[in-house]
Amino acid sequence: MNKNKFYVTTPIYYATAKPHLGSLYSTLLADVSARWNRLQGKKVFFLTGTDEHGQKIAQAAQKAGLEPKLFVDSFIEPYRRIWKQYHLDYTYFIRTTDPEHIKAVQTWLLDLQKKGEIYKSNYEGWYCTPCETFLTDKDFKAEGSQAPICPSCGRSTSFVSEESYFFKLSKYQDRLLEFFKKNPNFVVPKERLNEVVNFVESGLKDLCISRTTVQWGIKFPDDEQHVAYVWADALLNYVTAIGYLNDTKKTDFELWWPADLQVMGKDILRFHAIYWPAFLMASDLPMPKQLLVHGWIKINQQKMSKSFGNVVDPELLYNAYGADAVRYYLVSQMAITQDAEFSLEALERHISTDLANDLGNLLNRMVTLSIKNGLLETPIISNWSADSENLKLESLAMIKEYSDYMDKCHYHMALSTLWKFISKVNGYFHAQEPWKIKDKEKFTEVISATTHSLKTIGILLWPVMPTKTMELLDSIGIEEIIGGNRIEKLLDEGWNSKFVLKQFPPLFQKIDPQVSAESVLGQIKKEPEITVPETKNIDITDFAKVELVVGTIEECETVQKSDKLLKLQVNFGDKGKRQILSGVRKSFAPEDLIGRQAIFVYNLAPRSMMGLESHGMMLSAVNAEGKLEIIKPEHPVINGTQLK
Ligand code: ME8
Repeated sequence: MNKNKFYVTTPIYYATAKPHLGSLYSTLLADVSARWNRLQGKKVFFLTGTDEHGQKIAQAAQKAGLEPKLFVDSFIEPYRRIWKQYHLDYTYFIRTTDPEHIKAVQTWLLDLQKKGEIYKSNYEGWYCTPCETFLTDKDFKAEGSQAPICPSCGRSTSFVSEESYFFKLSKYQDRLLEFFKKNPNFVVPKERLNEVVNFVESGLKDLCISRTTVQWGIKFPDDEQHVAYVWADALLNYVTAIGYLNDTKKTDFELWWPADLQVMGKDILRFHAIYWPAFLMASDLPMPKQLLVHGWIKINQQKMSKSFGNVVDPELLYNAYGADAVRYYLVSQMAITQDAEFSLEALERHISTDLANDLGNLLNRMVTLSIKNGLLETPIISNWSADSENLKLESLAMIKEYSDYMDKCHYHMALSTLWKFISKVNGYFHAQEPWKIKDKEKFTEVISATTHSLKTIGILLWPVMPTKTMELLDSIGIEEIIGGNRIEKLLDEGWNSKFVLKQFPPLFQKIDPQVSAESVLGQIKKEPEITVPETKNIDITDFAKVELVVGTIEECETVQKSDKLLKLQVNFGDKGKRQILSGVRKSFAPEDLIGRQAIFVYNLAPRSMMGLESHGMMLSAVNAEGKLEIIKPEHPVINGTQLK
């Protein structure tokens, strides 16, 4: 196994809106882990992307009046733009509508079928569309005929009854429990594994992995009525992105799989800790090494979520505070073990104290003082004072403790350790009072010890604040930090560097809480996630003005030079026949419509289109696939019947 590689993934986010602070947070944790491993000289693959199939997407697209593919396409640029703003340096962005992914999922389904891992049966039960989840018996208490509430999102579910393929999940119950027992560190934080074990111990049922009442998805290769259940499709992204079942990418796949770290929120733990490992077992693939499962960012005690409409737009924060400050705040203030309340006031306070004061000022004062005293380049120091030696030892101990936390993904603890050290360096600098030192050698030694400390801080902090730390390092003459194992080097090389000092503008500005938080908060509050068009009420007399009449389309032909229009001859019974033009040519051929009943607006004023008269309008609606459906009575009625 190649120990010098690191493969990290994020959840693939539903492409129903631009990213919010929650999606940014998971991607940021993955980026921090990727950079931490790069810093240790590892070759890194960092995967992120979007989940683009399934009922939830189809419904959202329908609501937006767009075809699902056009709908999901519209969010890709915002994802890429915001990830770039925040320096989320991913290797590959997968979309589940990518042809390569679709092909691999279909091959995988065929493989499972051949191996007897899936079978066809009927599914009846409750489904939560926002979570794309089939509720299990354990998820709800049956209360009469009432639809149960989804335990994950708290919303109402709907009853589903359809033919379905089932994956033999129950067969993996013992193997999964065995795996959890042997790998107690599979989930970080450890405690979250308990709930998974309890769930599996209480019995696993086979998992429904196809839908026939949803069309927007990956079709089963030999049974096109069925589309893959969106979670089966989505989970596969972690392997299809690196070349699984793609003959031209075999070596890539062998290099990168298994994943070293899979980052996600606790809402989707069950999918990743039970279904995903079982899929891998059925496919004879190794397990991912670790899942990093974090809590939720909350607003007023409620989970920040697209569907609750309380999301914070990362772009607003980026414009107001810059990427690194927000990165630092999220990583340092959100313990991965817990949910955490997002607060602009806290963000600003930490920018002012931790970043502007503790870190930025230290660098600024040291460089300004040094340059003022004509010391532009510090030499190698051979005799350190006891205080400086002490600081050096503190620095070495801190590097070890920091690394330990970073390796365990306890990033907030790592930062807390680092800030204790920053405070010690500040204490050292103050206690030495270099502005009073007359002895040049002594002065140089204090500046050098402070600079060595800042070098360590800059390198260790790079995974969290990749641009500000490079500015910091640049101002002490370090331009490059990637190459070899930088952490080992920090531990081994000791304090024997020379530094060229350069004055730069302050790394961070203090923020006046009165002025800033309020203006940014105002924008956040003012920006609703979805703008629902206002509905204008009409009264019954307005409605009575519209004559909706049923007719049968007896003839239908295309209209020359129009790629939209079809010309219909419609029989309205006693009311006679009429010519009606309809803009449905992209969805229907003339033969699709001949003989069908439909509903028409009968008293619409005649209109002329492409030189032809139209005396009415056929009613249609966009379905979940973005295709047009002709509206007709459920059972045939007499032509000319008016709707009431
Ligand atoms: O679940 N706090 O996509 P999704 C922290 N497509 N993290 C949050 C968060 C919050 N308030 N809200 C969302 C899906 N997240 C599936 C995943 S993976 C094969 C398929 C983050 O768009 C967190 O990582 O609903 C959570 O698990 C994920 O976004 C859910 O994103």
